[in-house]
Amino acid sequence: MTIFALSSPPGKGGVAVFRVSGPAALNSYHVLTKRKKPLPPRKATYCRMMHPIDGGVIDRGLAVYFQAPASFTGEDVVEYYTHGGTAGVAAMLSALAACEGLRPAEAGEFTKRAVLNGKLDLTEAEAVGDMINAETEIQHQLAAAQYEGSLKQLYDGWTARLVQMLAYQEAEIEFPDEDMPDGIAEDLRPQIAELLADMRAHLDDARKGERLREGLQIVILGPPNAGKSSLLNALAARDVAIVSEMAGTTRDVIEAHLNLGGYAVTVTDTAGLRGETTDAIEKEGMARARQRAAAADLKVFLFDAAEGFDGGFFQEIDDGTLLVANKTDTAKDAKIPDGAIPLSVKTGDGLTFFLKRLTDELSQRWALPKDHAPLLTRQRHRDTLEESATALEQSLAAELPELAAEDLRLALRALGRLTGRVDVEALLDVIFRDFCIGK
Ligand SMILES: Nc1nc2c(ncn2[C@@H]2O[C@H](COP(=O)(O)OP(=O)(O)OP(=O)(O)O)[C@@H](O)[C@H]2O)c(=O)[nH]1
Ligand SMILES: [Mg+2]
Repeated sequence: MTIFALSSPPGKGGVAVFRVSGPAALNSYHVLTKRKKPLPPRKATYCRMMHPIDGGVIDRGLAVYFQAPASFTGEDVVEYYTHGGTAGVAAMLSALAACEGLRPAEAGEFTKRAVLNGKLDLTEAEAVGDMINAETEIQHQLAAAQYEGSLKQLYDGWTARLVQMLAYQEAEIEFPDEDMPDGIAEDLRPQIAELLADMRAHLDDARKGERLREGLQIVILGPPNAGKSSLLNALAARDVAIVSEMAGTTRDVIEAHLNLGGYAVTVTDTAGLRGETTDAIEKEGMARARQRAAAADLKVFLFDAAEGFDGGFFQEIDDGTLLVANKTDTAKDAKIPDGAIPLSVKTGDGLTFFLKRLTDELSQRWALPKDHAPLLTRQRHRDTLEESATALEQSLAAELPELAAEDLRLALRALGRLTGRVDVEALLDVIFRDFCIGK
């Protein structure tokens, strides 16, 4: 079936782009334009589009033909460019629906077809979604690297190594009397161990890619009334949280999603922490604050410069916590503890410096790898790789060659699910063919 969709965002815009993919794509051009001449591939052709039912003119625009397999989906694709008005877009969609063999695409269906036709592997398809959803520079860089095939290349390389190992292992089992070098399966162990180490190193990344993709958690903590909610509002440049001179104003956790220096972050304001309270709601608020603190990627501890704070009292503070002495406008002579950043949210003094420290901290702790080593970006990657690695471990521990082979097979299948590309049996056939002498 041929599918079509508006590929540009809905609403008013300079240009609207419609994508049609499938065997009837080219025919839609002849139907909409009433032209008989073939549409040349890879050239923009200026044309008038008319509704197939009443012949009414919809618009004048461009049609471009991408001949299979040289298209995004690997199928015949025709794209139309028209003016981006609401009614015009609706008319164009209705015209396409009236073309024989065409139906509206489901969400993600073009990318799905690209995967099924081998144009993209699963990690690249995921990257298409990430490219569309990226809101910050770092998210975009991560998505772009993945779309360029960084993960695909890594996993394809591992797959090739595994297929080779499995072929040797199976050959040893199937053709024990064949003229093969002795102990070939024995020699596999270092190779398996090496692949396992590579996988473990890739997995042992403190979830960097996942966190950068999903957004880092910055949690603002501190005693009541220190100005935590005021700071969140200043960072978000809007009134997200209620600010008042009453200690204990904030009870729940309040979040704002921001772009800080190219990083997607969620900044969380929390209830003020103090020792004793009989107020059940405040107690719950503090419990939630501590929970968030424990899961934070970066903690900002804010205190009143005039009051200082007792470091021993707050277990939430660790070496990586940014200490901020707020309200310096009212505490001109206060001694600010070493390493604390002076700030007045009220006057804005020190805000630029604080922001710089914050973004420096992010880019130091969460820099993309300099060697462009690919980062896994999803729990799905982690789960399947863990499965693959565990199977490799089992293979190393297996006593019988048959069991070792079965574990290698499991490891290979898991990798196959990761990229969505490996047909294990087919790959093995290929290897077996030029491998097993005379059989
Ligand atoms: N003078 C001065 N007052 C400030 C400053 N920052 C915040 N305040 C005031 O301090 C009071 C408390 O501010 P909030 O932002 O509500 O403090 P909080 O830490 O969120 O307090 P809780 O939610 O109760 O824990 C408000 O009256 C603010 O206007 C500052 O830099 N200087
Ligand atoms: Mg507050």
